[in-house]
Amino acid sequence: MFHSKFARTGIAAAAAVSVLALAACGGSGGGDGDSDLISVGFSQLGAESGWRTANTESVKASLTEENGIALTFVDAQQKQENQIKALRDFIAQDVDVIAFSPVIETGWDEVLQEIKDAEIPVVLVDRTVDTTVEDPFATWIGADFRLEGEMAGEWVKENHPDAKIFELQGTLGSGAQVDRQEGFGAVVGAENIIGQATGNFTRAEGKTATEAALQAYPDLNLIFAHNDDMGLGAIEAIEAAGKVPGKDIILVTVDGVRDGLQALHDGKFNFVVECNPVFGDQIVELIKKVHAGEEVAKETIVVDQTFDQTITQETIDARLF
Ligand code: GYE
Repeated sequence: MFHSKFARTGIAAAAAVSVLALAACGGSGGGDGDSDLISVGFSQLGAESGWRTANTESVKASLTEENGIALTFVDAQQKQENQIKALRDFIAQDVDVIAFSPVIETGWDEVLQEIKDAEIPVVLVDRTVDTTVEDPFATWIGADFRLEGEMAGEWVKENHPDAKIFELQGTLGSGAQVDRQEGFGAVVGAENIIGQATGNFTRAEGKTATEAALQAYPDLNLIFAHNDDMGLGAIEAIEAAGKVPGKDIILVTVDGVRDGLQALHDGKFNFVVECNPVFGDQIVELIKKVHAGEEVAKETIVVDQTFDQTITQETIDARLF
């Protein structure tokens, strides 16, 4: 085959591929050493949350020409079909490496097979895939979502064992939703969760889902939101209903973006499990290794911590996201 995975790692082949990729995406080229750049197509799933914005900033700050990368970045606006189209465009451009953060877990079989046939290595970022394609990616970097759900559950079990829980789920079918729900439910017990609805990881949908939940389950007194943004939307709905967030209704969230931690400091959130989005530098390292044909770990887990209301303003101000 013309483009073998191994030929790609040869200097001459790599140079030829980069020049082609630059020409294909209309890159300005011309700069010294452009031919050494690794062309990367990055399909981001959207801009739905503070976490995502911080993740995108980190990716763009790290995947730079100074760091040896020619980046084509495409935002799919939380639509899988947009993402599939972007991935096919990357194949057509013949990029050196494809990186992407899949909006949901399933539905990738065909395009992953196409990428595999084109012998373009995949660095899977943040969320996970569920596919029948064998060896669909070279490496994955992201958080342990199940553990995040468990950590949220442990705090609830210890501090509010009798709570009537409403679960504000992330985008249904996404790795972050599926695993957080599983981890949380395993710890708190399904019988304590009186209702569930998705807020699609956004503030606006978190608000409307909470409005409906407050009507449907008048005795709910704890919300586990799969991210801060939905929790912030829930605060608005709770206050509009004349209740006090953090007191009448306990709020537990995941992410730990600045707005979320501020709500925790202000007493409106009660417990936050971190999910750190700032790992662009690690993505670069993985891309370089994968491109060079070096061995890489199948998984890189970004480590998280937890916060309660004892968090200080200094801690919040010092955060990167
Ligand atoms: O928690 C949420 C975002 O996949 C870890 O996606 C990510 C999640 C994150 O929308 O805020």
